[in-house]
Amino acid sequence: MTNSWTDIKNTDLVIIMGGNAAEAHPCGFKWVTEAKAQRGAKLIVVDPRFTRSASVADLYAPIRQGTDIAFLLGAMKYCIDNDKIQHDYVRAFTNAPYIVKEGFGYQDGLFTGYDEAKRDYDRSSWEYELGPDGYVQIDETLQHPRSVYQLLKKHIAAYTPEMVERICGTPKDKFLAVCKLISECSARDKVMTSMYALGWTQHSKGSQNIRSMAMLQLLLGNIGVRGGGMNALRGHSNIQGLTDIGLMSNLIPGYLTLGTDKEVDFSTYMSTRGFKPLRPNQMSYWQNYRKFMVSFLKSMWGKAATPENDFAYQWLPKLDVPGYDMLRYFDMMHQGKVNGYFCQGFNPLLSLSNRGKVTQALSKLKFLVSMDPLQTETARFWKDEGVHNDVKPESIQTEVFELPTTCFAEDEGSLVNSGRWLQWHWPGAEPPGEAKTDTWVMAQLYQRLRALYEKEGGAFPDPIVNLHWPYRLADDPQPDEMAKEMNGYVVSTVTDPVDPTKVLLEKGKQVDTFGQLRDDGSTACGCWIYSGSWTEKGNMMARRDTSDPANTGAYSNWAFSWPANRRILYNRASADLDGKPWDPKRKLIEWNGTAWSGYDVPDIAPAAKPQDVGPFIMNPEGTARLFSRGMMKDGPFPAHYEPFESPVANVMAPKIRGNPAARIFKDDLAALGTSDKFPYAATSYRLTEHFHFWTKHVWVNAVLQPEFFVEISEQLAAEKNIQKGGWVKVSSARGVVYAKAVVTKRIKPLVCDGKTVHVVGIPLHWGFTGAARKGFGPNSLTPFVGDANIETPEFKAFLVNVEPSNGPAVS
Ligand SMILES: Nc1nc2c(c(=O)[nH]1)N[C@H]1C(S)=C(S)[C@@H](COP(=O)(O)OP(=O)(O)OC[C@H]3O[C@@H](n4cnc5c(=O)[nH]c(N)nc54)[C@H](O)[C@@H]3O)O[C@H]1N2
Ligand SMILES: Nc1nc2c(c(=O)[nH]1)N[C@H]1C(S)=C(S)[C@@H](COP(=O)(O)OP(=O)(O)OC[C@H]3O[C@@H](n4cnc5c(=O)[nH]c(N)nc54)[C@H](O)[C@@H]3O)O[C@H]1N2
Ligand SMILES: [Mo]
Repeated sequence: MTNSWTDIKNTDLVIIMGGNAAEAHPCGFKWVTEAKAQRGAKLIVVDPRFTRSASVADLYAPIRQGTDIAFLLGAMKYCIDNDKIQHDYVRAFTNAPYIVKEGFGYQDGLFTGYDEAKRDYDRSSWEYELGPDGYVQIDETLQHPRSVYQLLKKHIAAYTPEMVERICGTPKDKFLAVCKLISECSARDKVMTSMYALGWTQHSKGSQNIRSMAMLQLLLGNIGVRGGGMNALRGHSNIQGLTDIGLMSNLIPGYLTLGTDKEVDFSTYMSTRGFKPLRPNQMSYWQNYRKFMVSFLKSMWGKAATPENDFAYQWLPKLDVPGYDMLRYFDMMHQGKVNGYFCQGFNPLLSLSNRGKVTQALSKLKFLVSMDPLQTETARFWKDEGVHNDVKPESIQTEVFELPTTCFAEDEGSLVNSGRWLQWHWPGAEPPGEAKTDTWVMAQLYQRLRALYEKEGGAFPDPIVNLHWPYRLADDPQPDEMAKEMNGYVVSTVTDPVDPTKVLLEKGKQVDTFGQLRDDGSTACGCWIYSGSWTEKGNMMARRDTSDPANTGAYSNWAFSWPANRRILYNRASADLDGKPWDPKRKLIEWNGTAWSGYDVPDIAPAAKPQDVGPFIMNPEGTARLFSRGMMKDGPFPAHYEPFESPVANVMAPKIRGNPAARIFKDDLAALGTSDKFPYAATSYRLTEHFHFWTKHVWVNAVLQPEFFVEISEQLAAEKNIQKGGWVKVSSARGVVYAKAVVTKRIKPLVCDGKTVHVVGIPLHWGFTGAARKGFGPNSLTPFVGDANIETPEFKAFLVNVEPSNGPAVS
């Protein structure tokens, strides 16, 4: 989130599009209720299904899944055509005035530079025109035909309300009603917030869905302000923490990136991470990258990381491909290229696409380890469960180890919420039986591996035997120790270069902020964005002070919000070019002539003059990007593409299937279905009563939602002669499931490009272990295809057929 849960109470308009917060985030949703009740905020929901969020909305608009970009580009066009954008904000705080270099273009669904064989772009034409001084050329009047603003206008011109209706199936009057409410938030004293989750991410163009809304929010001047922002509603209680501390295969903590195998030494690695400013005076904060990176390496390898060995840069693994996301990893496993696999709190048999392929892949492993408090389907993928897991155990050689772990509620530690708040928590119960914490298990493994490397040498023992391991109990590191390591500490005393008697940083002390980190090895820090969370003053994450001066929703003394305890990112943009709040009622920070101050930690250097330094300090431009240059794999502007499996052709570019730069492997392309055999548009979703595949192990939850079902419209049920509560067989190009039919008014057929499209809803939560009835899930059906930028699978839009059935054959 750019903002926080508690900030949602400050909004005038909530748009839930690409999520279902009332269902999946019922506690956080109370802040929407608060905004509605206390300030008369309006709620819009745009979803293929009339959801629990929609049931309390002021305006609901249906949309065919996978078409949000057309909707949002249409909304941008509406705002521009009706002069409903915040001009001063757009001119000063976005790259609208920047000139793009000659040679950039877009035609027939493709941007310049496309290579069909590679399914990838040469992105070199997606850049600015630079002047002789190295800075971007700009046109403050926004009239230059190659200014970002003019290029954007041209790019979105085709997305008229009629075109939006044709693509999305959203009736024109509903679309226009949504646009009208949105456009009112271009006023300086009106703000909209965007709440989204998987309805946007789980598509082959998921990142561009989100960018589209971010661009709309920028045109309205809603980023950096109270009650505004782009608010990603995160999933597992610590999925935000997972990305923060670098568990994605291409990341290291604090959103630093792993080197590639071409980056053979530290200076080559750093040469593309210099972040030279693109406008005069810009801060381009990533210029501090080296400090964060060296401090990270020091925290990993302590004394063994020295200036002479480039702080052990060579001990980090290097990437030979852009990333080892789960689609790639399971594809490799499927090719027989993986020997062993650790599933730590992960149930891929049910959670990854194309279960048939996942089963085959797991069957090719030599060993599989499941670290989990529960008996997962994945750990039992080899077990014959009849129609519910139709395998032959005798043909599977994989050895499976189950290591029982505690679950988060039995641990101490911090969880990072969607709003970037690190909140410390304490165990709620004793772990049962032989369950051990994940860190205990990992530490045991490490100790044994290290002993083996010490004894036998091995091919490359250095990173293992030199790992910095300063814990009180070597085989059981404790949460406080790891948290302090993440915060960062002083390795060797730093004195003032002018007056060496003055100690700036004292050896052994916790750092206060990442501003103190050094690139010479005198500081160590596990995750620079967490600096400030456990200082010499103690554990900031454990703070529970509910005071909130002026009732801004910041709660600055509750827990710790990264970075630097800042509650609203880009908050400098809440004030105008002179540093005065756009809306005095919504003051966050203000320039008093010499410094910035206010209710939040300023997201700018305290003494940076407002006219000098742009508010988006992480970007070399200092502004936010309506045109994202070469940073997105599939285009500097979002464009409408159909899902890979779609009931209709792409009306903008009929020859293009899916997103031309999306992740798909050759065999999986061949396993895609078409609408002549699989005519219905399916999507998958969650229910409040269950959490993924855990709570079906709990009797109470199993009673509340006992059985797998699919949700269809009354019209489809009538057409196919399907009875309410009767069995149906649902099939895709990859598999078959049996389910009870829930026939509702919540799903209605849509008309897209003159064709009736039936939507089929498939919830997520059933399998073959636990207390609930045995069932299936959507992933027996879903395609193995992922987003172009972050490879999230296309779980939310695929094709199925639905027929009445007698139910699964049970022997
Ligand atoms: N009770 C409960 N809460 C949970 C979870 C749980 O399992 N149970 N899981 C947690 C996790 S890990 C996550 S990631 C979050 C997910 O939170 P959400 O993303 O809110 O959950 P979903 O139900 O998967 O999907 C949300 C909505 O997206 C809609 N949708 C599908 N495709 C599209 C589309 O193309 N466009 C639009 N506009 N909408 C679309 C679906 O109809 C659905 O209503 O929930 C978390 N919270
Ligand atoms: N079709 C379709 N597929 C989807 C989705 C969808 O919307 N549609 N949603 C996707 C999303 S957003 C998500 S997040 C995934 C979820 O997919 P998974 O993460 O594979 O599913 P979970 O059931 O949440 O599995 C987590 C496991 O962690 C265990 N666990 C809990 N606490 C601990 C702990 O402290 N330590 C360890 N070691 N284990 C623990 C639980 O018992 C559980 O078995 O599913 C994805 N798959
Ligand atoms: Mo998730």
